[in-house]
Amino acid sequence: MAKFRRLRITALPMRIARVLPPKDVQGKSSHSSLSYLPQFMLELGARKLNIEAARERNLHQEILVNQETIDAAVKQLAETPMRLRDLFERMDPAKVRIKPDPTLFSPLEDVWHLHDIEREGYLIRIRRILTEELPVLENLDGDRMAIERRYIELELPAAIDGFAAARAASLALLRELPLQDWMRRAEFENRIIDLRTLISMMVEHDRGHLLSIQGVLVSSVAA
Ligand code: NI
Repeated sequence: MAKFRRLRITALPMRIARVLPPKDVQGKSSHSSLSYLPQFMLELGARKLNIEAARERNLHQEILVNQETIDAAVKQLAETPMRLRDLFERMDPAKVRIKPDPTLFSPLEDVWHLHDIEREGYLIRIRRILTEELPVLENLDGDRMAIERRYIELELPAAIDGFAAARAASLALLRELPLQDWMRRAEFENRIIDLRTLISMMVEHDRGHLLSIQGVLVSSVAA
């Protein structure tokens, strides 16, 4: 019985992911694509999964199969700080702290979220995968962190600079890794992943939050 229940919980977000429109056409892409779900499904899911963890599970992850696809993913990760700076240069400063929806992050919160998830999540996870045998990686509760740390009251430049520094540290660990190191494994969110999977998750995570910020930018230009 317990086993059955667990299967349903993990299968649910996968099925949902398929009925969602592609992120690009959602207009306002969000911190959590679950905001598009009917309320009862949200409540059902919220009992076992926090929104951030569920969102990460939703991502259809590309499998990085060879050095070429790995290099392309790493290149994308390296470009994110520049993309962030570009988006905020074009954004009306008055919109930086505005949530497009009460359940979503404001652009400022998106960046502090990226900052903390990089420093305390991905950077640590990469280091542990490369130095430990099958480590059990910590999952972070991004929504809770945003509230407890009052992202909304913090300043933007420190978030962008800190994220860029943390991302550079992550990339330094990945530089010129032999292919077999990309297959090093870990346990994360109750499954076995390898370093390639983790990098795919980072790319998708960046993409989701960049789209969310872009959504606010577009709406501020239109307004
Ligand atoms: Ni996130």
